[in-house]
Amino acid sequence: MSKKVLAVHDISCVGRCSLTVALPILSHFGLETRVLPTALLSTHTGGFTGFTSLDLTDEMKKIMAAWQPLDLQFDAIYSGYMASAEQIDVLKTLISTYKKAENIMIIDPVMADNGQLYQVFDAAFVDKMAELIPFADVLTPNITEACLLTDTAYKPGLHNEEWLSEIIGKLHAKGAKVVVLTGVKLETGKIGVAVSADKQLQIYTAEEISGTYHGTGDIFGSVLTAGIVQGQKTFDAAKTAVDFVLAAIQSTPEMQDKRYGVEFEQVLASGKFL
Ligand code: PXL
Repeated sequence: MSKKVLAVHDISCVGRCSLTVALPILSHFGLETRVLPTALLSTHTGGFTGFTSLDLTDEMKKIMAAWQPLDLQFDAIYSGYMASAEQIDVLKTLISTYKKAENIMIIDPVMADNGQLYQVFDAAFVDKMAELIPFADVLTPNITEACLLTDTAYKPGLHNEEWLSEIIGKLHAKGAKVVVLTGVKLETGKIGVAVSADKQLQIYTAEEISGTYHGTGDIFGSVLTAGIVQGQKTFDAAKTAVDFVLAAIQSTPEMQDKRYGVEFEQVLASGKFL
């Protein structure tokens, strides 16, 4: 029987992120993907103006009420973009209903990148997102999000292990069991992840291709989730996810408008990661 993941993200109609990335990737790796959409946007918010955004908080509550008699179970819950602070309370209710000792809660605190909050969020939202940390079996912030969640000044450029350990230590202190920190750069020309589990820090980097590529955090999180649900060690799943993201960027013509995301579907079609 296929394992089941509940993906709690927005639908950005155009722009290859959140559910339009999580659904195909999780299915590709043989997982049944059930969805709880958080918002419906015309495009994602990165680099677009005049986008529409419908907050689905009320609908989420109705959907959860309608699910109640069905006795649903999930092998993992994978959450990402939350559209409002109130919605984070709805996610907590969902967790109290569906999180069990034997399933996995993967939380991507989507809200910022490259040292900046996304245009739709503010400091109060950051505090609200931090309330989710204790519920994370696996927390997957990028460097910017990790800084915001731990009141650490963002540092552009290269990182060192001591600084990474400090931030990761703060996230553990706030209750995250495993931390998968993305966007880690220890040397020029390489980028990857730091995975902290069982008091051990492991780092994996691959070739960095310069530029800002939208949706790569969601591609990373989806491949990571698939690996973890299939029983891989978190570090092994994270290494695969880094390699997958690099392959997706390499599949994308250099001239393409980066707001429309990377051609991860070429990577899926190649079958190279199965
Ligand atoms: O990829 C993260 C993401 C998800 N959802 C929405 C976004 C973004 C990043 O900008 O705007 C709506």
